[in-house]
Amino acid sequence: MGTETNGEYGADQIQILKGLEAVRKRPGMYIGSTSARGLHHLVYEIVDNSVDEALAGYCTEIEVTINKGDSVRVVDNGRGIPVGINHKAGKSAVEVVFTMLHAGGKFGGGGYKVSGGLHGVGASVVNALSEWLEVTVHKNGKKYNQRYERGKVSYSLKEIGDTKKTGTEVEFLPDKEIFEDTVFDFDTLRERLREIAFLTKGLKITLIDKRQEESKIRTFHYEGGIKEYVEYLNKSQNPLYQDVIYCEGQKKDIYVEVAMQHNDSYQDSTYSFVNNIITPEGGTHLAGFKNALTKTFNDYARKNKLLKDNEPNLSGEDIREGLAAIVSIKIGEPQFEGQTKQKLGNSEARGAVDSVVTEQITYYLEQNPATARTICDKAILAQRARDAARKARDLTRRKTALDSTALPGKLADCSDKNPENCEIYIVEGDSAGGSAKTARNRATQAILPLRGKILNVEKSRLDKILVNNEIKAMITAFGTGIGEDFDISKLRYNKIVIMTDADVDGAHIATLMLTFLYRFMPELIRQGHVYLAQPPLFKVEKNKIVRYAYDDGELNQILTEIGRDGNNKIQRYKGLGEMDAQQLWETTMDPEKRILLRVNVDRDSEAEIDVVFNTLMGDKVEPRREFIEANAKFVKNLDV
Ligand code: TSJ
Repeated sequence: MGTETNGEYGADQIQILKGLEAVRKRPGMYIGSTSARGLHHLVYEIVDNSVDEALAGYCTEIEVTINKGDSVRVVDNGRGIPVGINHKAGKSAVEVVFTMLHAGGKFGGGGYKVSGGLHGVGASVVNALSEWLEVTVHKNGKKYNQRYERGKVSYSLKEIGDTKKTGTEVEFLPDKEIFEDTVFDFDTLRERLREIAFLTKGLKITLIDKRQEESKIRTFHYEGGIKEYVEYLNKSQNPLYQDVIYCEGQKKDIYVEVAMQHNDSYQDSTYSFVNNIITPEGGTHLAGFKNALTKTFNDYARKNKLLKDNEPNLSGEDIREGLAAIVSIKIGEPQFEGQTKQKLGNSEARGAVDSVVTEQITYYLEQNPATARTICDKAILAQRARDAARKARDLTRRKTALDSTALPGKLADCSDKNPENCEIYIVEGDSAGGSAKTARNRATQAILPLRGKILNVEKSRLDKILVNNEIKAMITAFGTGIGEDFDISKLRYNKIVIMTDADVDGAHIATLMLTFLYRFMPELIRQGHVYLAQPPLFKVEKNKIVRYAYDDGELNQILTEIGRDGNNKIQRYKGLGEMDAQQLWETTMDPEKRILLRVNVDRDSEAEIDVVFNTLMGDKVEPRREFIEANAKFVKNLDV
């Protein structure tokens, strides 16, 4: 099989090589970046093909293996990529898939192509960016195999034996000439593969890591699909009723699935997906869902006199208070809009989701009056709280408008009025706050001391949150407002630095503050304005020379350098309060010397971060203990 002899290229082949050469010249254009993100993208790109086969109804299992040396192998039990000659291209269909740009899987046949955003650029891009790639197809009782090196055919597709199975197997080694780092992260792959499994009910996905002595194996298989996704989102929450409400339907060429369940928290945790890819900015599908929900619940509440004629409608936010929901659609040709091309634009998706959800939720509420009542009661409470919150907020707004000294009394502001140059330290405790005020650079560094533990916003409703003094102080100091009023252009400081003791209590307070920021001003974190200060753990003094260590390893290193003898004075700092102003400045606040950790979130992982926050901050002990034992994600999201 095959039309060329090795080493000689015809005109078509030269065209193809040019195509793949373009991918190697500008990899970022095809996979977004050559950082860790782009590297992992290669795996998703290959796996997407198997998921398509599953959506078409022919594949039930996918296995992904990270091998020693960080090559990756993906195997499915689908029909196998067609092996016959594609007459137009004059080569096997397999070779077309791996050498022609944008030729992924267009052989006809039903189902949806999972291709939105950056995904769906195809197997040829992975091939072009791999040192080598091998494909083996099981089909028609035969095994076929082909190999490529940096996109170039090593040998044409050949028969290599008999088989009883069908399916496709692809193994590749990402090119070290292209990627900054070619080491795969197990947790990153695990999270994405779990997400795909939730979104594709019945599909079993196994991830195997063979890089250590002992292999790690995870299997994801959810017969309930997104219903189980919602159960997962609610695992650290208290659901308000037993069912996960589920709607499914097809309108023209759009397949719609929605799963939802309320819990007793106050957050809206609704996540939307298009062709298995999260849409952090939502779009028409999400708008259709919200509209249907608002309309359906208001109709129900009126009809059943839960809302009186003289009372205003429940708002969408009221109905979504404490909601965990997944909205997932599959659509043939998704159009993405907005600056980041992450917002679904297809107008027909709005109507499709709206009509599926309206029909099926209306029916569900009629069949389940107790649940309907529970949700309406919660929404009515939310409406009252929102009303109270609005009044409280109007009050603070008026204050700011009229009163130029409205900044919090405890704030020691900086004198520079250009936010670009300014930073604010949020400091735990009045005494550390005092040292920080003495230590700071008055021109550019503002200090806001907070007393004790701040309110846990995961457990409080907006009206209660907005009257909390520590929270009010932060909101006024930052200048941005919160929630729907949030305006980042009004931010008064370029850096917001959380400075707490380097102990368990300090970590807890930092987490409470991050929770508040993430829930009410997520854009501050997304745009990289939030930092954690890193105070040292030890002071080492020898012959009047003072050094600081930020962890045990560093302490050991210093002691090795200066010699371990009786002249060393080692002090372990139990809190910021034990440092004098000079020490605090040198170790933690001086921009020339300090270490700051920038807090960042990857928008694709926000559903996971949501679970992390409510697991850490919620009131269920068992999931929190499990999480802390398994500890991973939260710390991973804190980067320098
Ligand atoms: F694209 C790829 F090469 F990277 C790749 C494709 C990688 C992996 C791991 C799997 C696959 C793949 C492709 N799995 N299953 C398929 N199926 C087809 O390509 C296929 C098979 C039969 C028919 C048909 O109409 O008979 C159509 C298609 C698209």
